[in-house]
This record gives sequence, structure tokens and C-alpha cells, in this order.
Amino acid sequence: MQQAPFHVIDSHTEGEPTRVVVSGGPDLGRGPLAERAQRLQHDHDWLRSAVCNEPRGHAAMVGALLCHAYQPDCLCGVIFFNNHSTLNMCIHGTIGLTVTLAHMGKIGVGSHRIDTPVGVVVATLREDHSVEVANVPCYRKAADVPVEVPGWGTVRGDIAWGGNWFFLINGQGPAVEFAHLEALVRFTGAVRHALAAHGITGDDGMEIDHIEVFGPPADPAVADSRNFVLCPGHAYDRSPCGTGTSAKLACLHAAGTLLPGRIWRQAGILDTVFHGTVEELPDGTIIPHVSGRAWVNGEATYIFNPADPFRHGIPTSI
Ligand code: PYC
Repeated sequence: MQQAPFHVIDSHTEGEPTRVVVSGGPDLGRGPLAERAQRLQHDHDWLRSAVCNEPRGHAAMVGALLCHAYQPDCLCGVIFFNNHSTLNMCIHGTIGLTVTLAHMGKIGVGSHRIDTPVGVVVATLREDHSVEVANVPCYRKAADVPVEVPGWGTVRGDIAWGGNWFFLINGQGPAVEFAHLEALVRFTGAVRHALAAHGITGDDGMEIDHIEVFGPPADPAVADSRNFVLCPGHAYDRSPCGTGTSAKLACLHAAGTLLPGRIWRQAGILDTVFHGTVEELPDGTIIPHVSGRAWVNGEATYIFNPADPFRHGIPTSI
């Protein structure tokens, strides 16, 4: 059957792109978002490839399929994906989705509950058009874990859940500077590989597929730290990575160095900044709040011509 055209809206959040599929996606049913994400991955992976891979996309592109919510009281649901696979969660993408919904006239200033495969998040569109996202509960699983990385020696890091699994490294590897991008990709790629080779995982054996390195900020008046984040698919996050910032907030809180409500300013490799705080619930659960800015910068209708060999994207393995 020929695929009908569908409509996408592009934005970027502090430099990192989000492409929201606003209509025309496949029918994934009305079940929980985690089930629908699995169905998307197993039965409709062409959509991910069509949106994120060349010739329409590129390595840094993050896609977002707008869906009906499963959880009550949610405005909508969303499934994120990139050049490699579906993503558990994506905060820069949630910020991009929020300004996209505002651009479409579907929401205004205020708080909006959004259903995702890992839980409900709350996105607040502010008067100044910035967006704050209250993430799912986040936590540090382990501190100062050593891993032998061929060519780099013993690398130590914290393991934390920020909506994705992260290995957080302080002050090791290449300096966290734009000039060292290639070395940072090589270093973090080697760490990710070593973690998998040594069976070091998140909970339930989940792969630690995001590696985050921290260094000093360019300007301590603007940020507390600068990071570099390698995402699954080997692209680096152009923004400070919202789930990575959430993982950092959880680690700082667990170490006793960040009190609830105190602002942590996390710069990314382009020196754009997310602001983060932790909220501590009465049962000790930690909810990170991350805010940043996003801008809508394009709209398109995708056409699927059966004669086009790359209508569903160029597979990344060829
Ligand atoms: O902002 O959470 C994030 C994110 C994950 C992957 C790319 N960006």
C-alpha cells in the first residue's frame, strides 16, 4: 500500500533539532505509550528512518510522533526516536514539542501534561516562551563506578536514570570544548562500548546508552558546568541534554551538593544553557525540573513516491 503524505514541524531547542510528526503516522492503537513505542520500533521502523535519516534528516535529528494520550488528564502522548532507535524520553524534544503545539494554536501559556513511554511529564509554557519540563522521577543508581576503557585506562563515573540511562564522567577524557568534538566522540564511544562489554548496565539490564562528560563552564557567571553528551546512534547532543541534566541533578542531590529549589545551570557543548532544579517529594522521590528555549523553524509535507528508493530514508548501516 502506498504511504499517504504526512506533515512535520521542525524546531530546535538550544541548538538540538526536534521534528514532530503532527499527522499521518501509522495506527499504533490506544494502549500505553510504552507498548505503542515497541510497536513503532518493530512494525513501523520506516517512519523513524524516513524522518531522521538522510536524505530528509541527519545524525542529530530527533523525531517525535504526536499521539493520543493513554493516561487520563494528559493533553497528548509522544514517542521520541532518533537515527538509531526509539528513545525512552527526551526533554529537549518535549520543549520542542511544546513550542510546536503553541505554534499550531493547540496550547497557550500554562502547564500541560504529556504522556510518554516512561511516564507523564509536565511541560509549562511561560510568558517569555521558554518551557519548563517536570521530568519523571530520576535517581543515581551507583557512584564512582570504574570501567576499563581500552586506550583510555580506568574511567570512573556515576550511573543515573534521567529518563534515559547515563554514565556521568567528571574531569576525565578530552577537555569538554567544541574544538575537541572528534576526540570527545571517540572517548565517549569507547566508554559506552566498554560498559556494555563489562556488563555494566542500568536497572533491569537496560543498556547505558548515553555518556556524559563534564568540564568547567566558559563563563561561570552564566553556567555552573559544560557538558558533552553522546547519544545512541553516535550523534552528540547540541543542547545541554535535558535527560542528561536531569541525571546530573539526581547525582548532585544524592551527593548532598544540590538542595531542592537551588538552580543548577548546565551548559552544553554550544554553550547554550538549561536551568535545572530538583523537587523532593515527601517519599524522597526526586523530580528534576529543566527549562530552556526552543524555536519553530520549518514545516513540511513528506511525499512517499514508490519509485523513490530512499523514500523511507537511507539505512544508517549502508
Ligand atoms: O534532551 O533529553 C534530551 C535528549 C536526549 C537525547 C537528545 N536529547
